[in-house]
Amino acid sequence: MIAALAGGVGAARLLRGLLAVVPPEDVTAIVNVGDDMVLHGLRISPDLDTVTYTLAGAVNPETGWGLVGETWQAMDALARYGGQTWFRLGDRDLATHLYRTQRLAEGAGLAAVTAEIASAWGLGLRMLPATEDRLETRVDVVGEGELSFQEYFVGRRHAVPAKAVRYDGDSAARPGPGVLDAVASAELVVVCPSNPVLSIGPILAVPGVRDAVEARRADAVAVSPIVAGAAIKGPADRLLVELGHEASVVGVARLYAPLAATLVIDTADEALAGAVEAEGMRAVVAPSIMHGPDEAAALARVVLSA
Ligand code: FO1
Repeated sequence: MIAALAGGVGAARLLRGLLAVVPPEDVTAIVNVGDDMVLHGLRISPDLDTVTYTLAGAVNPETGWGLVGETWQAMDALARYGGQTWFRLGDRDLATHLYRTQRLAEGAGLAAVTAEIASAWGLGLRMLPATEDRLETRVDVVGEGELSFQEYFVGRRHAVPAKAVRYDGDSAARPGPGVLDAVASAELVVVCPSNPVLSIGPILAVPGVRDAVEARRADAVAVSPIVAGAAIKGPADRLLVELGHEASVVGVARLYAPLAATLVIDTADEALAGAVEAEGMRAVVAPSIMHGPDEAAALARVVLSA
C-alpha cells in the first residue's frame, strides 16, 4: 500500500497518475484539512473535494477546484441579498457541502463521510482526513494581522506578504482514523507536490503524524512542488521566501530531509541535484510538471521506482 500525503491541485494530479499505474485499493491519500472552512453554515473541505473531483475526472480543469460545467444559480441568487459570494460555490458543488454538513450533524466522522463521497464518485482509493478535529491554517499577513486560510488564499488572492503561518488547533488535534496505521504499514510513503507550508505542513502538524512519517524516512519519496525556483501553481515559492526559506529544490530539501530519503526534482533543476544531495536527500531527476494524465502516470512510475 502507498500512503500519500496530499494537499490540493498538485497532489490530486500525482494521485491520478498513481491510480493509473497501481490498483486504487493500494493507495491511501492522507489529505490536508487545514483549508477547511464553515461558510453559509456549511462544512467545506477544499482539498478533500479537489482530490475527489480530480480523481473522478469531474474537476474544473481550468481552476483545479470545483466541478467542470458548473452553474452558479445559487451564487447569483445569493448576490441579490448581498450574501457572501467571494468564495465561489457552484450549484453541484454545493451538494457536496450540504451532504457533508448533514452527515456530520448526524454524528458521522469526517473520515466516514469522505469515504461515502469518494464511493459515490466511484473512487477505489482510501481518502483519509489528516485529522477529524479542528485544525485551521492561519496566515499572519504584513499590515493586516492574521487571516484565515481562505481569506488569504481567495479573499486576498494570496497576493499579500505573509510573515508567519500557524495551524490553529494543532496541539489538540488527533490523527484521523487510519492515518498512523497507513503511514506505518505502507510499502511507500509519498509526499505529493503540494505547498510545503500550506498543505503538507498542516498534515505534519497533527501530533504523531510527523514522527510517524519520519520513522518511514527510508521508504519515503517526496516530489518537489518547486521547479526552477517557482511554484507550478499557487503561492508556494513566494511564501517560502517570505517565511525565510529558499524557493528552490534545495530549500525544499532542507524542509523535507527529515521526512524522506528521496526528492524527485524536475529536469530543469538537474544542476542542483548535488546541492539537494548535500542536504541529505537522494535526488532523482525527472520531468515533474503534470499537464495531463500521461505525464502524471510517468511521474508516478518515477516515484514508484525511486
Ligand atoms: N479558489 C479560488 O481561488 N476562488 C474560489 O472562489 C474558490 C472556491 C472554492 C470552492 C470550493 C472548493 O473546494 C475550493 C475553492 N477554491 C477557490 C480553491 C481553494 O481555495 C483551494 O483549492 C484550496 O483551499 C487550496 O488548495
